[in-house]
Amino acid sequence: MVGFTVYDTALYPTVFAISMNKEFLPHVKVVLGGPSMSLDYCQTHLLKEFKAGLIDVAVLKEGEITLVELVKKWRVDENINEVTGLLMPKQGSIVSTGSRILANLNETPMPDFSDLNLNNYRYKAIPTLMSKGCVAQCIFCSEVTYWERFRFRDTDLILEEIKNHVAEYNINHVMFLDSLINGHHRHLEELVGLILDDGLKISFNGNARVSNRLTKSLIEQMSAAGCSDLVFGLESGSQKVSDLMKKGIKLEWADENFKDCFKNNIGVILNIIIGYPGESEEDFQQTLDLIDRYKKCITHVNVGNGLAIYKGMSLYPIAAKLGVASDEQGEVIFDENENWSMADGSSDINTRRLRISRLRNFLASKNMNYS
Ligand code: B12
Ligand code: SF4
Repeated sequence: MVGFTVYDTALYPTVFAISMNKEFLPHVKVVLGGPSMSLDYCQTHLLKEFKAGLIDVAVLKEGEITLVELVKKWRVDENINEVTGLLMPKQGSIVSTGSRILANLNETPMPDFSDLNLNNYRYKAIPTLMSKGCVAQCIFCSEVTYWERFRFRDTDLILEEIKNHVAEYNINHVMFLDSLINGHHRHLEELVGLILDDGLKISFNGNARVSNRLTKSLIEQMSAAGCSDLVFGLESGSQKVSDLMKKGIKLEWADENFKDCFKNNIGVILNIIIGYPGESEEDFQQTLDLIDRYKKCITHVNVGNGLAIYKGMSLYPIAAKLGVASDEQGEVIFDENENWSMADGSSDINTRRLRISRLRNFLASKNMNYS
């Protein structure tokens, strides 16, 4: 069996790899998983591959339990229809056996990295998770629909896992892969407290949400515990655009968070989304102004490729309301390259590309790091 994680941006190379797999290793079963997996997505983008037998099954949402059950059934040639959490081909279509998420994250076993030669990597680092899901409901974000709800692990288990990795693999850095590490500020504070009490000498980084609960004192403690940088999904320097995205933040919170990080030697990495429906030239300029204001604090900017719209995301059903060119049924009108535009002509792929390159030029002119 071979498994593929499917990201929207890597759909075509993944499909290519899957076809190669079936061509050269036809007896090897192909299982898909990852944040793009949903019935809608597979029916829209992968129906042909399912029908052609290139994909045996896709696992919906968290794969830990489903994959084990699936493999157990396959080993003894049993029917897999009873395994919850699968998508599989049936009579020219795709059927679902329902989906499930991990109800109790504390039950996940200790990850085993013993097959990984860490000497092949630049950093002695290992990823882990404190939580799954997000407390926010940003309308463009697939995490809202994918992870269903915010859940977190007990802090003593997280500490135990990190200590295990330090002892087993001699790592000195931990990457938290959570959608955000400050979904629950007391939980984060508790973990940071445990790391400090333990005297563990590691550094760590993770994604974070701009918040008035990410206080100066919490940032100080995080720094003392080894926090090296935080990736903030700021997306825009315009409060209007941020509100349209339903980010649920106030830009003045960013002011405090960024300055406190800077004072405590925590790098601030920004994720930016260019060309959200409703972003005017003035809003775009506000993003440039914000970056300029905090250039001392910002260590890197992830410019991204502009907002992509696709079926299945929370934004899709309200795209027309946001002014995106749509037909009478509310279906977004895409060009041949799946690009969308505003109905009033105020923005299209060229406007977005131009703004992206202006942002890049702006960052270069300020000697800032970006990608
Ligand atoms: C760490 C991370 C990165 C890292 C490393 C990525 C990598 N290649 O490993 C970096 C910073 C490099 C990165 C880059 C990008 N990322 Co990123 N990233 C993440 C993040 C924060 C964590 C991913 C992770 O490892 N989670 C931990 C593991 C345990 O969870 P998981 O991968 O989801 O896997 C679980 C299930 O999905 C499922 N599963 C997953 N794969 C499989 C496979 C099989 C066979 C099975 C059975 C089950 C299964 O079971 C797993 C256990 O429960 C997620 C957000 C998030 N909170 O998940 C975004 C996320 C995955 N990234 C995203 C994107 C868009 C990107 C970029 C395209 C951004 C860009 N425009 O450049 C690039 C492309 C990366 C690439 N080409 O690989 C999106 C993907 C959206 C989508 N639906 O495709 C996410 C979901 C964030 C978001 N909401 O926008 N990313
Ligand atoms: S805060 Fe980040 S992870 Fe959470 S919903 Fe918004 S964009 Fe997604």
